[in-house]
Amino acid sequence: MIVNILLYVVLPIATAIYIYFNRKFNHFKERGIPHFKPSFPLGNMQGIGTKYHSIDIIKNVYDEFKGKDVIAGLYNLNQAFYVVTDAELVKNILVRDFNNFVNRGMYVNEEGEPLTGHLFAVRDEKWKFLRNKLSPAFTSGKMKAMYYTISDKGKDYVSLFDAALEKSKTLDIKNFTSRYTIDVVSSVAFGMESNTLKGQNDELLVIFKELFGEEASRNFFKFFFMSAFPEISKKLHLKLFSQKISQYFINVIGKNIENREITNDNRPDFLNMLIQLKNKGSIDGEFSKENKKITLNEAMAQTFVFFFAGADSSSTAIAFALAELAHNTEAQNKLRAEILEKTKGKENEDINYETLQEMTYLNQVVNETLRMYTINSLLLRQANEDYKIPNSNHVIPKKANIIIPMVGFHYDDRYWKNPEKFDPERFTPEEIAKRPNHVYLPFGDGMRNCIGMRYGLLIVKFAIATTLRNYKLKLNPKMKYPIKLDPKNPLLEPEGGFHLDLERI
Ligand code: HEM
Ligand SMILES: *[C@@H]1O[C@H](CO)[C@@H](O)[C@H](O)[C@H]1NC(C)=O
Ligand SMILES: CC(=O)N[C@H]1CO[C@H](CO)[C@@H](O)[C@@H]1O
Repeated sequence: MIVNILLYVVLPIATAIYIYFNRKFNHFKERGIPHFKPSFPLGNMQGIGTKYHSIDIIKNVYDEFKGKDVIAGLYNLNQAFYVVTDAELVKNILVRDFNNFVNRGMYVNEEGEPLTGHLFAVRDEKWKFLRNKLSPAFTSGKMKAMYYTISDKGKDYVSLFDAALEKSKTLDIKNFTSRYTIDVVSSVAFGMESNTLKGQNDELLVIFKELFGEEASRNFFKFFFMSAFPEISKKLHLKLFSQKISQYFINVIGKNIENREITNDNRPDFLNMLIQLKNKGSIDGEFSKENKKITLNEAMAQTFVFFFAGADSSSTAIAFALAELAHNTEAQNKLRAEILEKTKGKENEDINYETLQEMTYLNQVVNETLRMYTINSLLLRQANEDYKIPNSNHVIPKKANIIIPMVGFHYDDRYWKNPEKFDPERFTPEEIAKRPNHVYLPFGDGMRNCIGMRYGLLIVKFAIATTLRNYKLKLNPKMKYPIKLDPKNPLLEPEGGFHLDLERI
């Protein structure tokens, strides 16, 4: 019996899968595109999540093929990804020929799962519609109007440090930076004072951990599967986000939208701008070509993506910056001197919006942090039509997935001397002028770049400046340097976490 099952069922299925995979594994060979030999079933992803971080794998492809060809192949399971290894081609895909590369090839199922209909994932006309509607919410005027939340939550951030320091001088810094960014972003995006810095709202912290913590690694594979097989996923009624997450956002956001409409609360934040787009198709005081409104579901999906794309990315950037400054005393002292100088004599010696813009060394520190710790380590695009690569014989076929491996470019020793070293001096205007464009893109580029860049930078800069003005930082011996990323976490997290010693100034 068992032998029969083996012969008649298991073997044919296994053989079919094997043949299916191996046929796909010929994709790059047939096209003469350089690549590492794949193996069944993970393709080129052996060791991911155990020995290697996805960043190691991407960097390895980039380093091997850069300078030899403008594009290389990578098999993620049996899916073929085109990895760009040339700065000129980066520019062509992101900017010059953008119209052929509008999409990221991510999973969207607006009917079955409304939260997936957000700006990061939506395609073609839908993306253009939403991006046009949302762009006016991110102008510098709007950023300035929303600054009060950033500085207001900064007081809770410092109080929490002070309270924690009474018990121990060694702190897990990411816990604090996450609570700070969660409080800021949930206030401006959902209109909710989550007060996680004051020890409230465990529910939101649980959600945050499910989205970005250890559980995220399981979701990572689900995410790949659903992006690779969207039709099957829809038929199987698979959901990208758990019921808990969907319900949470739909309930909270729905309720807060209702509240705002009843109370006529007109704070200048993202939630109110989304309500204006829902009710009249444009943001107050902003010009709009057409007044088509967005739906309630669309509004909810966008508040969700502001949280999803904004909270963890900025918290991670702050934590890595503080860790590097803790190790590099010279840079830390120089930055602190700048912060003290620029705030001296200002009202309450506050770090206000204008003062932040004047801190040029702070800019350099943030630039260098995002070079070394590129939160979105790669940019994704999908070809709408066959694309003949300029000055090359290769063609990127229609529907092919493209990876722009920013981590590769950010550590390329042709552009950065001693790339493993943290050195903000790389970002003086003179040094920037020496490098080609498009080898440094922490926020992407072209029409589909990060819409929240200015806002993210404000949060990150404010938190770094506030921390340095109040505390001296040192690495605790529990934290190894140079920082090694934890391969088990698909996001950026040092092995063993962040551990800094803080001393009140
Ligand atoms: C330090 C913080 C941040 C970093 C490093 C970052 C980085 C990025 C990157 C690399 C992309 C992809 C760009 C591309 O493909 O060319 C992106 C897209 C995006 N980001 Fe950010 N981001 C940050 C903060 C934020 C914040 C605070 C928000 C929202 C308030 C936000 C919202 C988005 C959205 C909605 C997209 C998709 C844009 C589109 O497809 O049109 N990000 N971000
Ligand atoms: C920070 O630590 C507290 C206490 O251990 C925990 O309850 C909370 O969930 C943590 N927050 C984050 C964002 O990790
Ligand atoms: C080279 C480069 O991209 N520099 C960036 C450093 O950061 C500031 C904002 O903080 C950007 O405006 C610069 O473009």
